[in-house]
Amino acid sequence: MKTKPTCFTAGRAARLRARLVLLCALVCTSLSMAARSAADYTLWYNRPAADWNHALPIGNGRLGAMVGGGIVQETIWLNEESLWGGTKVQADADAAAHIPEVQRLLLDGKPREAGALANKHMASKPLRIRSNQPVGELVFDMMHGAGAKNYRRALDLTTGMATVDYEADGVRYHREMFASADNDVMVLRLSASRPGALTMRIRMTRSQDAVTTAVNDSTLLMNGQVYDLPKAQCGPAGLHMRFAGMVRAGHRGGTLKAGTGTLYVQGADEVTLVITAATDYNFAKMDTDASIDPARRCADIIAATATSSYDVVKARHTAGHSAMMNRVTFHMGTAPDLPTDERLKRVREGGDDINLAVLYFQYGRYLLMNSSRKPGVLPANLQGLWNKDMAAAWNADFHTNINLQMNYWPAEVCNLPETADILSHFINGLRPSGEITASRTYGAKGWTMNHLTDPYGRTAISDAVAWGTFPIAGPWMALHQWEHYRFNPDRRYLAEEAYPSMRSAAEFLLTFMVKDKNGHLVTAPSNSPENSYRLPDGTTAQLTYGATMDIQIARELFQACLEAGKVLGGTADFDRQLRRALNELPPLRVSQRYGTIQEWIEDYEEIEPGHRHISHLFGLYPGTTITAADTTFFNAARRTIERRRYYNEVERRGSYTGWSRAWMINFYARLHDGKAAGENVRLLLAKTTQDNLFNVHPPFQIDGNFGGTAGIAEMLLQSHEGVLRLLPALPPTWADGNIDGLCARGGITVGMTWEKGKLKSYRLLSTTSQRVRVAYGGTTRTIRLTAGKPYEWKAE
Ligand code: FUC
Repeated sequence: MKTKPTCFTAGRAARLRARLVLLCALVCTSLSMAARSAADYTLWYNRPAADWNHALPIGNGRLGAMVGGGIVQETIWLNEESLWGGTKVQADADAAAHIPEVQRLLLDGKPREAGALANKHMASKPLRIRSNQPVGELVFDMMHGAGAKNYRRALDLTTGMATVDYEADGVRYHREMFASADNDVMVLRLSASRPGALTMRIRMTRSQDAVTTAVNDSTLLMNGQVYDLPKAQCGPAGLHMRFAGMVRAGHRGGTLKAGTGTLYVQGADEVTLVITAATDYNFAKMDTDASIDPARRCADIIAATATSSYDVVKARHTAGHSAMMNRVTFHMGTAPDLPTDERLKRVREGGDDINLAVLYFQYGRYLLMNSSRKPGVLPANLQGLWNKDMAAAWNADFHTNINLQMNYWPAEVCNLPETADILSHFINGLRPSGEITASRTYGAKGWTMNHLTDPYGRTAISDAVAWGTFPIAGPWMALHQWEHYRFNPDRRYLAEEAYPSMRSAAEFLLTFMVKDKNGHLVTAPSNSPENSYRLPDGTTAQLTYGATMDIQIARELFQACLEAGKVLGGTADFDRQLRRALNELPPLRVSQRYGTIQEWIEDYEEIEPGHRHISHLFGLYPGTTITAADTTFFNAARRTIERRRYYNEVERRGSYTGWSRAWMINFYARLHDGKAAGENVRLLLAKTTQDNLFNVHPPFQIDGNFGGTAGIAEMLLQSHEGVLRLLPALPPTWADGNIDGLCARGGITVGMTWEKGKLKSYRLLSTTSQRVRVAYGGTTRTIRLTAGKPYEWKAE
């Protein structure tokens, strides 16, 4: 039988390159192997995924896939980050003229009247956005017997490789799939132990708006255009974003030919599929772009990949992926050698598996790096980039009243700064539209946004005025840029990317905030995300002024701008305004009713005491203003969490979400309560985690994964108080372990080992020479670090 080359041509130069890249990959992998055992960082199962929710994710920041591992029929769900319904619109109402009256009513204690007026004048048009959409499915049918033995599917987090292995009709079948950031493709290779055993049919399908054709005997092209149906409040209907998907097959042995929208492989030894997708989205414009031909893009990407051999593409991928993933190693003994779903089942039944927390932590890092890095341009959405639905839950959008922010909580501390770069560029991309929102909706200067956005850069109020009015979102996002600088002190980044956005967000606040009856500077209108309160006359309201979260964010942003001004110089006038404003902000208060941190400007009665949002603890986490230095607020913060939990878990008067639980972990870490933090990690796994370790709201929402990952890091290392706190919240059950590669503010990388719950050694590596204070247990020491020179400490 004549053997055709695979879809990768392997010329002499390519072979040489392959050897070099392979060598490099081998060196990297063996180095990292020294510090890990593969089983610790692998999700594996002994049966195929029952559905999408059990499948395993791969991604390269732009393209994503969920691998089901079906035996006779395999389904691989495909995503491209920018594929969305809807169009670009500046939806803001011309509300500015009405803002003073809305503010007056709020400040006069008439939120219902204010709400009615706001509803009349502030609602954007359109009010709602449309959904993120999947590309479709790659489906293939294997022509072998249905009964399979020795089945195993796995995802190795260190290599980013999803594998499926089984035996059918006495033949061993192997599939491996990865998403290459270098080549911007996903690659799937099938092989079998018996020559000529691979006979299969390959299709690319989508339930709507696309047609797949075979462009030649080895290539399928899906051409599509989103058709937005008329939908109340969702903007124009019609044909909008164009997209394409492409799969090109190569084979060794046997034959390959195309039928209608289908490829047929007959008797091959090995089959390789190269998959990509593209849309006509242009990030620079935050809009679709008629000059982009998505099918052409796919063809170009696949043609570029075809110049390299499979081994080269795989080795390059493995080297790049592992280098990023293995920056942080984490171990607490050896993981049980059991399928992941069985381990999870034990935890659901009340058992503990501290190594599942390790796997969950590394999985969070894996998911963030694979949904938020180049070649991608968009940040991780509510589902990272893995979405199977044409109308996804909450449109799989970017929610900015907790969710998008939570997605990036692990970015810095878990050593994935590239992911925060993506977020920072996105924030800056929102600013032009955000300036219009500031002026048109709020009559203010600077930029802001509200409680959600989409790839078209929406900043106007969305969904409903009552809870969609969230003007503090812009300042909150700008604080992420400040944190990015604090972890990676780079003056150029601060001057060019972070400070302009921070300053403009602060200008928004300075021109938007008003004085209340006590002479305090407050936000109005304002919201404590998604929560409502009871007025003294028994009525309820959502809109308010000066919600505690807003004041905490304003305080942190003003302080951050002052700090940044010190680094950059030349900001004296602005700094004076900031200092004055800081003096005029209302103080943090303890509720007289409950001894908790007061959520609103007045000590209102709560309507949903177990509410999932715990916004008034922003200052505890992710903010930095509630610390052990002030026991009044520190203790009130603890009472706040306990009250929320009591009503949530015991009285069931609240709602229970994965991300809310993840936030608890971070809170307890900041309260230095390792026992409670550990227990909440266990509960996160037991109650809101699917078999594929995706966290659920429910349904699947990735913020719980990211919040949980950040929480685990926060239990082991904190640096928000200007001191490196080592093992501040180590649970008693996490007795022995080691972690390396966590990041602290100031450009410092930290490694630690502990035994029987006690710190044994640590290692610091700083990018600059500086003095740092290191706190462990009750003692604090000052250490002088030299740039690039590790500092090591060992217990006697
Ligand atoms: C916020 C939350 C919801 C959900 C949504 C995506 O609005 O209140 O629970 O997580 O975002």
